[in-house]
Amino acid sequence: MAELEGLEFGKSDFVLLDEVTMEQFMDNLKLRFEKGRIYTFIGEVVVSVNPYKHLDIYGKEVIEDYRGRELYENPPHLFAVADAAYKAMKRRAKDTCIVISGESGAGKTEASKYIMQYIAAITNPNQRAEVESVKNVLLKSNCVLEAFGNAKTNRNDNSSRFGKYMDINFNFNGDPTGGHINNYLLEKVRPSRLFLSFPFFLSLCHSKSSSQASNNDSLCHKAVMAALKVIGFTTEEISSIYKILSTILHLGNLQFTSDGEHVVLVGEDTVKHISELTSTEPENTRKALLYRTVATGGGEVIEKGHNEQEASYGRDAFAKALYERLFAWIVGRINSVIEVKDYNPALHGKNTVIGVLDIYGFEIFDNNSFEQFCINYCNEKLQQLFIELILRQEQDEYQREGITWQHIEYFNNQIIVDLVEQPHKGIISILDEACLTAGKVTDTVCLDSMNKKLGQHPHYTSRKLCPGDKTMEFNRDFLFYSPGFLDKNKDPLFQDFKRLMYNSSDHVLKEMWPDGKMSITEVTKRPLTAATLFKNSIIALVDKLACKEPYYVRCIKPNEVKSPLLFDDGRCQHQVAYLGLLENVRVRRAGFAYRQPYARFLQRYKMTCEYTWPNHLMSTDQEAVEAIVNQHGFEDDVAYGHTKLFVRTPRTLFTLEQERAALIPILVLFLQKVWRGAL
Ligand code: AD9
Ligand code: MG
Repeated sequence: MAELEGLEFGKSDFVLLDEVTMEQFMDNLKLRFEKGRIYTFIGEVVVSVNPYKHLDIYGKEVIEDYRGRELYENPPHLFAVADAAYKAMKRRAKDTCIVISGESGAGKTEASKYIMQYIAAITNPNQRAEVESVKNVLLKSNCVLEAFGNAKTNRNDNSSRFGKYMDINFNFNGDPTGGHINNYLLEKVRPSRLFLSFPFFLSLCHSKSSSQASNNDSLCHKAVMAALKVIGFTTEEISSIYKILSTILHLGNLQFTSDGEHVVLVGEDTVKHISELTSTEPENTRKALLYRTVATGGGEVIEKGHNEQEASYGRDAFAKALYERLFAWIVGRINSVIEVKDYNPALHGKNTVIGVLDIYGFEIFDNNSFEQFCINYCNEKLQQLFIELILRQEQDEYQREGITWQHIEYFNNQIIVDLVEQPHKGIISILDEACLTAGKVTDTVCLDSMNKKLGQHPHYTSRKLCPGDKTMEFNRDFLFYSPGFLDKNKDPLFQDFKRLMYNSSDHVLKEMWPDGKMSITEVTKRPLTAATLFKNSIIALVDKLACKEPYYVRCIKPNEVKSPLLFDDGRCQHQVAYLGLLENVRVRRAGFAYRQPYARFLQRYKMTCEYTWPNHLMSTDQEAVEAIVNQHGFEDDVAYGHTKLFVRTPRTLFTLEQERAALIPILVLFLQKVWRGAL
């Protein structure tokens, strides 16, 4: 419990609510938001509401306030969680992770950046050059990834279209030695949207005609260039990156038409530019855009001309794949720089890790497609892990402290996770089956089959969910369906494009397309579908998180209009429900709402008891705490652990707090008199 805030700011820890009801939760959240208190604890979890305005709460002095302090010594803050994760890692050599979740625009990426800045600020006090350089690269990597992976959406001007998990490695001194980034499902948008929405693409265009460049664009452009250089991208690599981005822009302009018999390109110039930019033969580029190589049943390889629709489809898939592979390559390249090298545990002590996860939260739009399906599935998995770990943590602590564990009722979303990922029966299996079936299985046919197989499932509905839909609030029904679902799952890219890129004389580009080496007869084996690949990566992520000590930041977006003044009750309540925050408070309060080491409890409340003030004469702090508890008649409301006092109801603590608050002025007066020699 944060103790330095007055009650006029509401309760700084939701476990101290009089009753755990949605109404009380929301009242407290709203009051705190309106008072500029955007952070609130649930035990060790921080709930954050996006302030949509600059707050002066991240500066050097604030960092110093939180550095090395216990969680409940300061008001709730991201820094409190970052410090707790760091302390656990340093003092107890534990791998920890900070999971940041919430919907688009809720403030996850900003939170992850403040957390990284905090960790950078409190480490390497001796300013050792090699550690500073690692820190610099870790911080700069954000700028590069955002430039390439963030887009302007109607929900967030700087929306991350990829999930990011970053491990930061530390040596036994607690200084960063390196890291590793995993990215998840970069959303593949249409090339035309790439062009419109990605700031880096815009600044690329503007840099060509500097008269149009806005200050912001050129600043963004300069910052990205500087960051690329700090990380260690070579001039050749940066040049290849630019060429690939230009290729994507040119592909966006490429049109096809028909001469009655064949598909033809409108404007051969564009093809010329593309082949120059990709260091390929113009004739091969032209061919890849207009034909595909297929293997016939008899093992013969033939060239088949596209129709107009296939050609456009191929072009778009190619542009998207270029973008996706470029991004993956950039992540890999950053990883090669920050990877911990030559670490010898015998010499350097145990290498520990803090993982930071910034991943897209639940998304529900008017039209929900494959990306929303994956994102929401991922969030169900994380929610499941959250419940499991929080419960496990509580259980572990009770066990450590020798206190009897009580069973808690909570909603276990395993049923929803199963609905999605169960072999043979789950949504992903049914989708994959449809994608692998020869012939034309359309979205509608697949949906029919899904309705038949899953229609009875309590969490399945094929109804389109809209934000205004009441049932959405407490129901996590799955299946967000819009046309194109199957295509996105199959994610086919003609082998001809892969081969074209593999044969490029641009080494950087070639490196991104190793699978272009295969001939058409080798690639007839079906690759894993996008959903299955995503599922596998999320399962691996969850495994990675599950073996670490978790810390949580739960972000809430106060309104849809990016206003610092508006707290939209309905929207916020919906997020609180989706994030399972009431459940979290219940778990935390089940049994005991509050716990504190004996010495600390004594320090704070000893003035409320005649046997402990100013000093106690008992043999242990625990006995002194018992004296305080007994004097107030709280015996039935507490349990004594090996090192901590556990308090069941928040009211007990309020009584003590009130008494303490009333006594402080009297004591101050008393002490002043003593100093002045009046007594
Ligand atoms: V998405 O899922 O990537 O679309 P995020 O990452 O949850 O989303 P982000 O961190 O990008 O949201 O925050 C959105 C915007 O809210 C930022 O660009 C800021 O303008 C604003 N924001 C978020 N957090 C803070 C904050 N702590 N202080 C001030 C903030 N502004
Ligand atoms: Mg983000």
